[in-house]
Amino acid sequence: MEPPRPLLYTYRRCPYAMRARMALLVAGIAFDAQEIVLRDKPAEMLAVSPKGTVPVLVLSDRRVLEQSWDIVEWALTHEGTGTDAQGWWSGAQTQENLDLLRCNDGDFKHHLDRYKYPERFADDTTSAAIADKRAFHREQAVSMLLERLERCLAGCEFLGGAQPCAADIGIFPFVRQFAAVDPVWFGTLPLGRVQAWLTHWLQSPLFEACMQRLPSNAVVQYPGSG
Ligand SMILES: N[C@@H](CCC(=O)N[C@@H](CS)C(=O)NCC(=O)O)C(=O)O
Repeated sequence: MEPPRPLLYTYRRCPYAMRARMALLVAGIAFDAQEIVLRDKPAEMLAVSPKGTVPVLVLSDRRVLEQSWDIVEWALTHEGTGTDAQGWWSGAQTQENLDLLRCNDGDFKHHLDRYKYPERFADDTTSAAIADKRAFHREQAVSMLLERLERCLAGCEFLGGAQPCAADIGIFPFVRQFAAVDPVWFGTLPLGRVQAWLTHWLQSPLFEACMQRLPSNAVVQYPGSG
């Protein structure tokens, strides 16, 4: 009898879950997926991962990976595939890319959340104060990550160089969220390489496959037919 397929608890719009889904797809790993409802998380998921965030990957041997980056590593290294032939994982291991990822998941995410939802983090909820807060956090986000990305992408198409790597798929879902807050303003930024890089990924078959819609609270094979 075949061992059960790995099961990914996921949420379509979550940027952490996107990087996990893309890594599993890149690696060609057949897995099952369950789209969760954030306000009503499945008891089976909470039983194996009480912290309650997605993505969570339950492996065939019942081991549980409950951080997106652990899932990416598992998928792209020999544990998941037996090889890193395309260099997706090794390409992300440069000091620069590791720093970018740390910044993305840390300070950039902090400012992104406050840029998207300034009212949730404000003591002063007057519209002037909210506008100031939004402007502050988006400037911080630009200078701490996007300008760095622009420099890193000078002379190469991807953060992996000529080939994409895990840092590309680990970071662009967050830049996508940033751009989507005010796409017109984002388009005016002097960050042509970041804009082209983001457009590339948004139009990629990999992203399309990762964004397929799943029924909520049902285990389905991934990638599915639709
Ligand atoms: N450090 C975690 C962060 C995952 C995370 O924060 N996911 C969000 C969705 S984007 C979540 O599940 N939040 C729980 C909730 O909103 O209840 C990882 O890398 O997997």
